[in-house]
Amino acid sequence: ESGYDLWLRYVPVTNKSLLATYKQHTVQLVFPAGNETLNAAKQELAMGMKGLLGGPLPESAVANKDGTLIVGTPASCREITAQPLIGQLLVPAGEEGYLIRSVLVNGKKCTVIAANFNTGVLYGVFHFLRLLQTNAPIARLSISESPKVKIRTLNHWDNLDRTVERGYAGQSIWKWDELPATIDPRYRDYARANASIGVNATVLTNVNANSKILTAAYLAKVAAIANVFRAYGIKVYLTARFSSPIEIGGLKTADPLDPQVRQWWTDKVAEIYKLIPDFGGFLVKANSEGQPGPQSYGRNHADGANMLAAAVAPYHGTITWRAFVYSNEVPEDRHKQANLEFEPLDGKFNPNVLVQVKNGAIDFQPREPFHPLFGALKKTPEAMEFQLTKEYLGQGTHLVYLGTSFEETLEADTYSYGKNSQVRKIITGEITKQPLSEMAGVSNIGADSNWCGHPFSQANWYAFGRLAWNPSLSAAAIAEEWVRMTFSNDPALVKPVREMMMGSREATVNYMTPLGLHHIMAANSHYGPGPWDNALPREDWKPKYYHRADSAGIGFNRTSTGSNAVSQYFPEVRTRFENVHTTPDRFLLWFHHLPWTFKTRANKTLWNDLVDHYYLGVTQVRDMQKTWDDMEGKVDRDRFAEVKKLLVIQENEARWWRDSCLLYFQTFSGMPIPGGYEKPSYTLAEFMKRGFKP
Ligand code: BDP
Repeated sequence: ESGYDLWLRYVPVTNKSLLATYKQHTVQLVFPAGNETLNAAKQELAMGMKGLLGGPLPESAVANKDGTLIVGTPASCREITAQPLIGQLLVPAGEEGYLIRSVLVNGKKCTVIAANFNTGVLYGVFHFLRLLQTNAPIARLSISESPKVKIRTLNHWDNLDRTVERGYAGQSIWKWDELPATIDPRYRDYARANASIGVNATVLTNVNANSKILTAAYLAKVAAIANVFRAYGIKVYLTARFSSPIEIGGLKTADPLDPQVRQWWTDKVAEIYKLIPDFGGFLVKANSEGQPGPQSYGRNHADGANMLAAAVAPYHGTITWRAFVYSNEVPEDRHKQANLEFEPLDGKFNPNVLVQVKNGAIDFQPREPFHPLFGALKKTPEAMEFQLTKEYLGQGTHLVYLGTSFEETLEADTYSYGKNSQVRKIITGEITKQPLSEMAGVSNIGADSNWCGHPFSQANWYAFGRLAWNPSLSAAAIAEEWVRMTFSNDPALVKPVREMMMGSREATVNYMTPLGLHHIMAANSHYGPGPWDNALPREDWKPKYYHRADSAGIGFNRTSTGSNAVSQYFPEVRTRFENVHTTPDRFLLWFHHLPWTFKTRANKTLWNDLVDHYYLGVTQVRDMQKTWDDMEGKVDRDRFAEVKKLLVIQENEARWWRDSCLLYFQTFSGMPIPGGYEKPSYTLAEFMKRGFKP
């Protein structure tokens, strides 16, 4: 298998008795489908049934047999309209939700997949197929689902020349040069995959934006993509380069308060909506890492966001404004930048603006504490930005399941509205009462045949979608679903592979950045280790700025005696991180600069604890290799061999990380690597000279 089919493989159900019950409950189909979304759902159902159960279901106009599957909305299907109970139950399902229920219709035992609107039907069909794919029981169903987050977005960092910033899975899937005339069949498969996990928004272009995307020629291409996605409930968004009025509009300024500039955006937006009536809106990176923005004109982020918000408001569009900003002057601690810029603007944004916050305050590190901006803005909806492409986590080669990382952030308690103010409740609006909500993931998708490069990276796309739909789901349950659908339902595979995934991110943290270390990756590439790297133009891009190792110790003092970044957290969290004895081990060196001889919770010197973590990380990768080797014969040959090969690289690179980081930090600690541990394969000088080749 190439992996192209992702988790939508629809392979035959092999368990005989299960197959028999499934067939008993899917004797015939009542599914009138008169529009493109219902048709898409019906086609998917037919494809799924054929693959899973061996044939499409015969159709019927009425539910006159036990085992009838009834699918639709009250508007599309008479058998649903005739069920007052379904009508009542559907009320809370809202615009995108659905029900799947075992009910008696005309005295016959039927299964109903019902929704208020067509997209909900599509989601319901995917859910029903998932039940069969994961071998779940379907005899007594009483499922009601609706998304907890309104906008569930993939952010593509795709450039118009088809390179992908921080992409490790080939070229961009958007073939701009052949659009709009040629529609790659892949666009539809992309839409199917996203709809299957509830993703309903996609930003096609890089946050480091190119204004060319807003020219008429490119908008026609965007419209062609939007035409494919519409049936699948997916809206298209674009990144807006703030200086577009100058670059493609011929104006002298992009000042957001200039009437001509405002008119230019109003006209541009009208042009877009004429082509794409359901266009979603813009995502903007402004005044960050060299991108233009309102501050270039003495205005603030709210001025910039509101100008665009006013332009899209008549069409119900939204503006997602990124909080990942930091100024050109090197700050004392970059950690504090977003709060410093955005807290004073709270309440100044138009109602259709969301502020999109990365999960942590630095930059998608293997582990970060939650961003202190979550919960700090009380009058502005805050969107979550996760990164699915593993820029700092081994990129295309390391097996790292991010479900656990997403879960860790979503479950973190901000205390912003008292105890139990978890990040997820801020994102969903549950405690903030914000009507708008969004969760975004920086996509890991490219033109590779299996979409994501590493076969296991597909799980991160999958987990993101499932959590955006419902941030309370558990990472373990999601991993299990994915394994069952992607590989097999064989219990001898499901459990070990799920557990391997669940431990994989911790392994990576251990061999890369244990105990709260961060940003010690090689300059620019962010791939291999580079705690010694010095050749960067800015202090806060250098690993040394973050690890601060010296003969006295290691770590970034962010307490009140240091940068005081802890002051941006709510008191309960602040106090916990301020005190080294209440700071969890995983964030020790994130918040404290500690002597090498500091006694850790494990009753070891900090140095020995660090060494143990690095060695443990490598051991964990070797355990993953053993687990995977046992899967031979339980997984198709191609994917088995590919993962096996990648794990060999990962083990090699984990050792490289461990040895070179420890040898480097040893130059400060002057302490030995405890006996009994295998020796590094090179000297530090050799590691530094050889370099780490992706
Ligand atoms: C960093 C990436 C850079 C992105 C930036 C961003 O290294 O390529 O442009 O984040 O999120 O992680 O804007």
